[in-house]
Amino acid sequence: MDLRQGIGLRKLGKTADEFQQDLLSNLYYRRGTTVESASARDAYEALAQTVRDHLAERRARTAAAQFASNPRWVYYLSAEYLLGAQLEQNLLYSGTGDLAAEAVKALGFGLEDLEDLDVEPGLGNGGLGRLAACLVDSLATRDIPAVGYGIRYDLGIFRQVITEEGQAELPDDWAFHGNPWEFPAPDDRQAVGFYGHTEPIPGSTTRKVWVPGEVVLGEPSHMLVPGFGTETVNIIRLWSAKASEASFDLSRFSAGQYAEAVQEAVRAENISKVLYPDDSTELGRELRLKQQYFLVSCSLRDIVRRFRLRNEGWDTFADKTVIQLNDTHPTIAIPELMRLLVDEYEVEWEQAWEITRRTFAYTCHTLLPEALETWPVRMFEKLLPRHLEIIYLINMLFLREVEARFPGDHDRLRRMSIIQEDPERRVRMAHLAVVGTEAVNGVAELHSKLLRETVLDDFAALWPAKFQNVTNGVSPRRFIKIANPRLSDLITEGLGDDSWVGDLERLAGLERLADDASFRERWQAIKRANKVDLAAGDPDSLTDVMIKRFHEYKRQQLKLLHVITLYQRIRQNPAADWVPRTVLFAGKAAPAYHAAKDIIRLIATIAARIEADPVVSPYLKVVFPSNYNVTLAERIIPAADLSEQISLAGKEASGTGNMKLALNGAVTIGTLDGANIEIRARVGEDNFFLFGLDAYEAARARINGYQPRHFYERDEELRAAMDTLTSGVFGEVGRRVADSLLGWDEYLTLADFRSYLECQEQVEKSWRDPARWTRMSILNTAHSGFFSSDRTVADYAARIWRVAPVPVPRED
Ligand code: CR1
Repeated sequence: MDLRQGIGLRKLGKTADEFQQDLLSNLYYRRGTTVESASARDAYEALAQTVRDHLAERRARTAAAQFASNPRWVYYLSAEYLLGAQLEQNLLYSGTGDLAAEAVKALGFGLEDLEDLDVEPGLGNGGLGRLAACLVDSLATRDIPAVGYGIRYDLGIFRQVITEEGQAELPDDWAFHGNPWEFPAPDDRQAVGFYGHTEPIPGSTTRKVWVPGEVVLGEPSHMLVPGFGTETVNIIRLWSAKASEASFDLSRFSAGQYAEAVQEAVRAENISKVLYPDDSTELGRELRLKQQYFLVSCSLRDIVRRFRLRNEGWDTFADKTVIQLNDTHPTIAIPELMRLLVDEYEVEWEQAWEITRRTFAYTCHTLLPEALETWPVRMFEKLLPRHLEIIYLINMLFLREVEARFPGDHDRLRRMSIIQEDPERRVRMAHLAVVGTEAVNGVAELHSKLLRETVLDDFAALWPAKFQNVTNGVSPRRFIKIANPRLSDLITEGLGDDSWVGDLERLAGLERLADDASFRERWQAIKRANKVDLAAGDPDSLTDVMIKRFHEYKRQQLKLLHVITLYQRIRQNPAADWVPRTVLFAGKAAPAYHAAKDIIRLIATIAARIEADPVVSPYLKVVFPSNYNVTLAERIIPAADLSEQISLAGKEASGTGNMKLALNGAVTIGTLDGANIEIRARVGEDNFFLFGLDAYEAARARINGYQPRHFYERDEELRAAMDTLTSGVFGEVGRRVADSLLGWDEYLTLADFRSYLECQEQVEKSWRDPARWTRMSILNTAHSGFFSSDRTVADYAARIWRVAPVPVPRED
């Protein structure tokens, strides 16, 4: 027997009977139980393993085909992945959904009950982490050889509980019951150094020896990432920190000093203990820098190990490797690759730099200056002394290049330096990321433009060709096919087949059905049924959703001023013909971000007040389901009528929730910010509610001495809403929110208030005409095809990575 062909050893069940046999065998031999005594968890685990086996078989063929083609590999480095629940996705991608439903029924369980046990790994905060998950999905779907690298945090993003006091945070021990989707790979563990000192190497000016003061092990496990409608199954490899055996102090343990005995081990393993629940601001904590280097060091060693399997020379490394940096979090990879090449593999500095630059690409995800990471030089010096030396050398050579292009322009040198001098010396990670990469991209047209014009303008002047745009996208599988089965079935019927799931631009074929009254009625009935399932409020009311992280720039406070105004209008004139609305907020605030938590608390207070008011509550309801995550998003999005995308223009890099909602037929009310602009351009001005200042007007308003009081004084309704807050009827928290808006209003909430309210009146006018509204809804879906992450990945592949698909042969 040729063992290399051995992947067909055991044929996996393709019929209902065979699938059931496989399930039973997993129940007996892997769970060690029987049909009679199997719990729901036993059934879930056995099912997960059975489904996983189907993918594992494809994985084996993928690995063989990819290795044989010796391609340029895409390595995606990301500190965050918000993968969402795995069971339903893997049933879909392995085509075993129907078999599974039958098989578990025979065991006495419903598939839905088992899906409830499938906990999502919350290894990310928000848009950036979910984008990483959509991109790895589409990389596999596009047959691109790729590995996603990340950290296997023991505790993911905190579990949020909403009470009258606002947000409370609980730890998220997501893998408490184990994670059946994961394969440990302890043989590929890596050692990671920290601290210590460097020593010169006689006769060399660039090479050094780094003697770390602490060594921690990184142990990988991987999860399968199947492609849709293809054979490819890629992986994401997640690292856990492990203390070395030597760190357990047996003598102390024997002496009864139990805590001291494990002290070092605990410290080491803390590195992958918890995801930092912060979305935008730098925490300045050494542990976070340690996490970043831990991810980078483990992943680069793994990448180098894989490259060296072929015994090719370093001159081919960049032809075989592209490493995408998902924001600045993994940017230490640039000096780390230099260190590996120069110090460990004795490559000359110039060649190493050439290889490094050609290997990396960087995606920036923000425009907020406070979100651009910098690290204190003294922290770097202590934790990563050799990396700091390398950064200094990179910076010196870089500034020489700038000086040659712009002689005597000292201010430019100061602005562009990788090292910030005042008020304290810090390493600017975004500058390092731009200097050390071949391509830099923003995530929506406007964002990429503003990066070139503002945050990174000096770099764009120096290297205009380096800057690109790749507009974000979302997985059509997770965010419509799985999330919205009713609508998916109707679309398939309307288009004649389901090829749109892998080729989303085909949704354009729905356009002609927007004028078909019976199709519209069915569309509308589905929206209603989805609202009934969500059970958030009256299914006949306008379901108005704002789902995203809480941040002042996103302006949940503007939505709240709208709610207060509606409340006051209804009270003043209860007999008028009001459009019933259910306003749904969901999202988390960083635990230390007090202003954002105040807004959550204020929403909870106002929701309770409205609920208790018999005059207003028939028309207005505010709901705040707790613990927004991917799973909850999949329930809310299909039920939404109106999508709130109301950030101050020029602040939201892209947004991806906006795309998911439009794809599911919600109509957007939004500013000219991020990807809203591209959504509006595609769905059409008539099918998008636009309001507010644009990015340039907003910037100008601030420069011209914006005065929130000016708007407060001139607008009676705004004044009434603000005065209610200030009066204290909604408690101290209402006062604090009002004070911040009247005092400074960083994000020009009051400036956009009137325009927003008028626009909401247009929304209501359209809503009163169901045929018109449903037409808008259908056209939103029809023209969302561009926002598939399959298109995003195709863009990266063609313009940034320059990689081609490697199809995996089917099983014979
Ligand atoms: C941006 O705020 C964007 C996602 C994905 C976020 C959001 O507008 O859609 O990235 N940035 O590109 C972020 O999370 C830490 O930065």
